[in-house]
Amino acid sequence: MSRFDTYFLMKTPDVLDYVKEKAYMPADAALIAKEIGDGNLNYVYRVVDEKTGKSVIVKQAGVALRISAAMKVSTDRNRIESEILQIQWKYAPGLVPQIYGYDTVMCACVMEDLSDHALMRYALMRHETFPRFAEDISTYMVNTLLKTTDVTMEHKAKKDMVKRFINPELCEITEDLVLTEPYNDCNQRNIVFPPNAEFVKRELYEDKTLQLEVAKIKFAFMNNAQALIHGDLHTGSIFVKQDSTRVFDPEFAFYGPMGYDIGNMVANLIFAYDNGIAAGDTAFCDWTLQAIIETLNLFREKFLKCFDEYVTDRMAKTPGFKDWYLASIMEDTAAYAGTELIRRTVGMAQVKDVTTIPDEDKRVYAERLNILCGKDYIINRDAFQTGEDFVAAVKRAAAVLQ
Ligand code: SR1
Ligand code: MG
Repeated sequence: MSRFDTYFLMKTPDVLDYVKEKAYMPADAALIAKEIGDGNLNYVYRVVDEKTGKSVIVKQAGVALRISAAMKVSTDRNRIESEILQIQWKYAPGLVPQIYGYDTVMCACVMEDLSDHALMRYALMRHETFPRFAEDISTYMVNTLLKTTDVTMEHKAKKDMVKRFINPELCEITEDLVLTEPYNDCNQRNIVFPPNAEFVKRELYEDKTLQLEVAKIKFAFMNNAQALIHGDLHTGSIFVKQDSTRVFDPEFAFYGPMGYDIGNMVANLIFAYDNGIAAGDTAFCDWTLQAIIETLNLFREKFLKCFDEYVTDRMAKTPGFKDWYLASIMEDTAAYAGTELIRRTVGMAQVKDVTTIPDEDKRVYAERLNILCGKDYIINRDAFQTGEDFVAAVKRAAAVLQ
């Protein structure tokens, strides 16, 4: 009998016992551990053996979410995350952390410690730039997305994956927080920056045309089982250093539209841009916009190449299909970049890039830019294909606000 035979939420001393009992660390290790979790959902510990310097990360799912004790979500999310990281390691080796083990009882996984990397959101808030980022993230997206679709997979195997990674509770969070509440505050948990209250009312709560388009986008999210998506691909889900990029935290993963991941990435680079504008750091802002252009254009280029190399479905080989398919993915990318821009500005889960802007007028400006650019992406989504198209919308929103 072990005390880890029944689930409980571990504290630091429990984690120290846990890694020894489960043989991730030797019995005589001199362990120290620190809770380093920064997300809204889970508890994350870094455990180091001071004798050898060896370290691991232990991530455990709690029954209640960190962001709100009232929100309860199945701890199975930790199983989904571990299994997906193992699949993604196969498709995109070196671009995700390595998983050492997953425990279905304690709902905990033990994985590679990436403490030599920085969390991308915080690094961007320090206005650091990453020359490998566009190359790495575009490879990650093409390999994890296109290679899990019906285009490249045997269809029954793909349907098995859809079944294995059905993720109703985490999807419900996205359906509510991203694709419903920002447009009506129906659960009264939006957080609107008071100087923008009138703007939000007019541009979001009273815009019926926008709401109709978001309704269509919401149903596409729920019904387009296109690829095994990460489901929460923001800059807080990425570790970076100058020569390395690692995507983690895919607990929102399920079979959904590829554009959801790509669009989230675009929006989160715009949040970094907002922070740069507020600080007057033009060189950094230029880098963020260039990163959007390169990420999307490299994605397009690698996608077309990968499609030719790995396509198995006979009808998908029909001339014209590949270009139509990519065009629809870019349209979805615009749609979900728009919903991410808007929900992180007025919804319950916001981003520090914007909320920490100290000057009130500059924060007002950043939030309005996000909302106007987001609306452009959503309403005119069929007009966004290249990286340059996406950046032009940021500049259009800025011009309106001048
Ligand atoms: C209740 S969870 C709030 C947000 O945090 C996660 O990272 C997802 O983005 C989710 O929408
Ligand atoms: Mg997360």
